[in-house]
Amino acid sequence: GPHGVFAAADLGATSGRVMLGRVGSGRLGLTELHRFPNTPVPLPDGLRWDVLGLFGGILEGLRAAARSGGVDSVGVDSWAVDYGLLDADGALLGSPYHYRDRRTEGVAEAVRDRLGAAELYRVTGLQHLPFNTVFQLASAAGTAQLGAARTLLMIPDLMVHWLTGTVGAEETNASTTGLFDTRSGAWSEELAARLGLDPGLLPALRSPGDPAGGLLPRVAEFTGLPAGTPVTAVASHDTASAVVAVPATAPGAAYVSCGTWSLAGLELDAPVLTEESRAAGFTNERGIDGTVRYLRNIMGLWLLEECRRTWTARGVPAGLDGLLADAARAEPFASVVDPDAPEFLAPGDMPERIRAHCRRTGQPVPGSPGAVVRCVLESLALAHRRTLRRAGELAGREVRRIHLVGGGARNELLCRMTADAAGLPVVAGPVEATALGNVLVQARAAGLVGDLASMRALVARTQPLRHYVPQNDPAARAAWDAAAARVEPSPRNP
Ligand code: LRH
Repeated sequence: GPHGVFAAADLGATSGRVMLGRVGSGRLGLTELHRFPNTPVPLPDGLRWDVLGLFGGILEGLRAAARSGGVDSVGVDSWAVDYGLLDADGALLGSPYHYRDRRTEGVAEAVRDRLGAAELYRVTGLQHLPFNTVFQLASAAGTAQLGAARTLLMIPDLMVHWLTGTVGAEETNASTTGLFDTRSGAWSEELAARLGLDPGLLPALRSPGDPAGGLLPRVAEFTGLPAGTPVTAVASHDTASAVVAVPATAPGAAYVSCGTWSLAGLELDAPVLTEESRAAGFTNERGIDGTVRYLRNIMGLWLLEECRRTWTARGVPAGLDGLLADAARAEPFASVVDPDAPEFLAPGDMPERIRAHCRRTGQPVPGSPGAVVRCVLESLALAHRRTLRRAGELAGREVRRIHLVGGGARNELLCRMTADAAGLPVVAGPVEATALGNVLVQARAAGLVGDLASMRALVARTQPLRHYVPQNDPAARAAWDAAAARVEPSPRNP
């Protein structure tokens, strides 16, 4: 059979893809087998993910993998926090909610206050985000659905369940739920109990690299891959997979995993659980090999994507290249926003929300799409600067270089602005960090690559990277400093 060939299914908030990774001595290559849209569905009682469509897309991708000669194993990652519930027969109860659904509004704050923000942080180490799994479950309290639920599966674990019939909870993604004890690396049954949740809902944990079963006969029949083809637990939280593939080879590295979200932070050996860190909104998610992803969620390119969706719906030209060219010519620092303002979270008319934010903060209101995009990109660059500086202070680390990975690495304007805003060099790429991290963890389980440092060295040697040097000119530096001072820290963004 094949050797050193792995299928990585990566589900993102706007699209899913199945990639074929080839790993050999000194080699790491990736090709796309199948890409499919991920379009949320607004049901009358909330915004849902089309998980059957996503599973169908994965099967289609695996069918292409079979045609290309087969694979050694399969791994699945996706966005975090969302889940499906299975009943006593193992059937999925309804369609999983989208984390941008508004049903947790108010509930999250109430639960946090009831359990105590400081206590929650000491146990879970998580940034308070209204959509953390724990708050979604609290919103479902008393529903027939939750009453009938026997098993909770995070989205990638649900896909693995449908591929293999096995049940498990991969730990990098479990660490985003708000029910995981970051100190012990186990589910917090105590927290579950205090929330009135049956701890039996939470499956046994798996670590990245653990076997997760083999393809079911029915899957084999549909895809053409042999039944029993191994499925490997990867770092199933997409951000954790992306961090695996950050091509950092020297100390002083920070990262921004930049796509729909900007996840900006540091890799640490131990969590930072201080009150200061909690107040600054930093999270301690689990990485592979016991590492901690010490980072903060920044609203990210969602702002731009949602603007483009709004313009397209109105017949306003919203091609990315054109918008970025217009933004590059637009007036610098006309207005800057806090990208993490809560009004930007839910889907909607983003250009108008940005204009309203500028109006409210007494700044010029951006008119043209180019001006709006300029405002979004400068605001994100400033958020990257602010977050990485604060991460360095709170963790007692010096940040000397920023690795910007994910789709955002294609956005030259954003990369350049991030370098200039932070006054640090930016290494951009790989764009497909998440899929590469997924492949590398499978390759390691197969004995083909070594430790984290050697995986990163392999990425650095084999993947195209772009280097951005910050402008040295004092006037340019001063302009970014002045812009930074204009963004008022919000309670969520101190
Ligand atoms: C990025 C991501 C992020 C989570 C969010 C829900 O795709 O996984 O790390 O906070 O989606």
